[in-house]
Amino acid sequence: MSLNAESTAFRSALEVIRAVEPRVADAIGAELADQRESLKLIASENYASPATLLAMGNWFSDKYAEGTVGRRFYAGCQNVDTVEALAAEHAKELFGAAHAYVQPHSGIDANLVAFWAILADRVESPALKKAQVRQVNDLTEADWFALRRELGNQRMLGMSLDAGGHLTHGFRPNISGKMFDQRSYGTDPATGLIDYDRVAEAAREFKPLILVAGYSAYPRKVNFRIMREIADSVGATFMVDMAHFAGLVAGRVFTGDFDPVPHAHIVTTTTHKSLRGPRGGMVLCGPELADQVDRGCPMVLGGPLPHVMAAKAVALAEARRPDFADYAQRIVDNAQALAEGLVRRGTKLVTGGTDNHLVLLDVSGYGLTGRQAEQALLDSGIVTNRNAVPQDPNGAWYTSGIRIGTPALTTRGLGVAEMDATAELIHTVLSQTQAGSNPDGTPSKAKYVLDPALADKISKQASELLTGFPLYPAVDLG
Ligand code: DSN
Repeated sequence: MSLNAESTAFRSALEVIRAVEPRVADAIGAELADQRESLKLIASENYASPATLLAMGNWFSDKYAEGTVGRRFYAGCQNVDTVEALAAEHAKELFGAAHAYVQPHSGIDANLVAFWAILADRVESPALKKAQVRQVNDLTEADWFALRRELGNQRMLGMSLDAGGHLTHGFRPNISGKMFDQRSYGTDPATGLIDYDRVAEAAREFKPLILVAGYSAYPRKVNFRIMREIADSVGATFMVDMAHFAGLVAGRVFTGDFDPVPHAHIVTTTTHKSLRGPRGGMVLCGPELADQVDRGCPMVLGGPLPHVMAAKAVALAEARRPDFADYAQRIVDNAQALAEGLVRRGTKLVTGGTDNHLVLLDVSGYGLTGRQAEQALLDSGIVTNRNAVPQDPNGAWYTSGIRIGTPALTTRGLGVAEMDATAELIHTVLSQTQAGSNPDGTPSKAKYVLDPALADKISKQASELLTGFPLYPAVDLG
């Protein structure tokens, strides 16, 4: 698509929207302006291509398509079949997977599909076989009651939240924590790294049905070969949630023991983080779990979103191009440059650095909580999010950490020189911010003091850093 065509497409779309509800058109335009201005360091965000964005805004949204390609519960799904099959084909080729299910609407949804596929395979199918029936509707009331209890009595072992694991890996505030009896493995307090011997010990003691690997705030690689050996040693199904690092797998930065696809029984991901696609999820697996995974809708998913599957097909096609591997490598080069720049300036990092797209700052050395640091950075035009660090004394709300990541800025074209400049801006803000007090004089975990003139100055510098790297350069909304 020519630059001009992109601009025309977005401008025309906004004109059409403006004619109905101008405030929505204004908000869409304002969002682009905000994104253009801010130094986006949120590790889980990115900028999808214009082709990916445009693939989502059309009449595919109007079509119901429960079922799978060629086996739908609605008539007239031939075009949905085309895009779903294309997305799955691209995903299989890109990741070397035997099967891809591209319907999940999000990472949580992808994980729920995976959990229920594993439960169906490991618990429900044997129960049906034992009762000599084909489906749950044929079970007696007593057998159904027993099966429901059995389904609710399974164990999961995953990475602890404060070590960087994810809420959907069996933690109580999430449905997964209510479904499973969960235990977690942490990281070595001295190094911040996964201690595989401790994981093996926990697996031997707990005997989980599912061993989960994957993270949203662990700045290192995971050895999936070792994790699979641990799972096998206790008869667990090995699941990897690669939502954060799927782009690094796609771009062949994570290979061999660090590529989850050849090692895991089942892999889940989002499509919008380092993979740079539309908001959504996906499940990859071998033939053994494929039929169960394909039952994701209506088991746990609402009707598939054909417009998003079309966009997934576009983004996955983009990720199969050779330049995506270059992009993935630059994400990691940038994260490492950012980490080195921060360490050189005295910032404490969890694990001391990074192997992937994210860096986790322990801001207690600046005398701040994560919440104070996050807000002070935001005042200065730097968008991050607070995150717990291992054994965090400030808990999950205030935290002691700031998580930053490079997928988005790398998409804009920033490189290692700009990462050092970014490290300088972050360090300046954090070192010039003081923790505030409550009205009664006690220390506050939320209040902070930062000179507004300094915040303004840093905001301008952050904005200047971005000037050479325009976002959606072809899109001129006038
Ligand atoms: N929201 C995503 C993240 O920021 O990591 C996943 O929870």
